[in-house]
Amino acid sequence: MPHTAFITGATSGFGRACAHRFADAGWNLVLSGRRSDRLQEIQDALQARCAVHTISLDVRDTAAVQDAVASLPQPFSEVHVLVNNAGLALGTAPAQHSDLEQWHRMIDTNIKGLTTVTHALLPTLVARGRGTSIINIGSVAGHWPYPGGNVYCGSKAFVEQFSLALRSDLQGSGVRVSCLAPGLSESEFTLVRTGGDQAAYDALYAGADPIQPQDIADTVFWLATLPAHLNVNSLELMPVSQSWSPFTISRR
Ligand code: NDP
Ligand code: 8X3
Repeated sequence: MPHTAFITGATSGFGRACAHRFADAGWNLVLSGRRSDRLQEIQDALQARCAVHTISLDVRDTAAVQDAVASLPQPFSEVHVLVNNAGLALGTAPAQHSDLEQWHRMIDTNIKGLTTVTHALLPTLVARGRGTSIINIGSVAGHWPYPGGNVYCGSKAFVEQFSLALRSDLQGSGVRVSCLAPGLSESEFTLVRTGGDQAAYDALYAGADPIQPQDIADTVFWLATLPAHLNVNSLELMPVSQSWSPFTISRR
């Protein structure tokens, strides 16, 4: 019987590319996101290749997440891989000029939402055991601070450390946990972050040869299909065009 992957944030970017990658390999798919029209489009595109169950779901809604997981029909209830991908950045303003509501939305989505989905699926992953995986999408923002990153950076640092701590708790269960931390990647992420600023999107990616969602999907699929005795704890991925800047020093 094909394995099942549960992917959050499957309506766009990395999550949608992951759905296509797992579908190519014939996996059963549980695909979630808030935009039900997008979910329908993806289901229509994939259903010739694999079985698809879609859930219109906001990961910030704890009761809805728990209900969606508890009511997964067969064969989708036997989840082998959770791809915790739903997330967002909002704004690029320095902390002292930022919007508290945006901070709270990032925390509620990137931290609380991710932990809620994980908590709901842990029992079934532990029941399957060896060969199953949780793949959390972190970010270089969780490793390296940058101006205007503030709460987004903090939320992704949480994802990194939560992933490592989960590994400790899951010792002996056979369940793997990986945190994949991409750098500059081309997706709607930048439109969401800038409130739909297409010029900012174009300027960010121009000439940078950024990571593409397909690159992330191939990496996630590789992580999910490694031999069952191997665990990649943390994997940072950047485009070749991206690296670090020197420390900044303000002088009197
Ligand atoms: P996109 O904006 O293209 O995709 C984000 C996905 O998250 C969408 O499917 C969206 O679905 C979903 N989502 C957002 N909020 C919620 C919510 N409250 N409930 C359920 N789903 C939600 O961005 P990416 O594909 O680039 O981002 C995917 C992940 O990768 C994010 O966690 C992001 O932080 C991370 N990342 C992105 C990088 C980049 O440069 N693009 C680099 C490193 C990490 P919907 O709107 O339908 O709910
Ligand atoms: C997205 C990458 O550098 O915009 O997580 O924070 S970055």
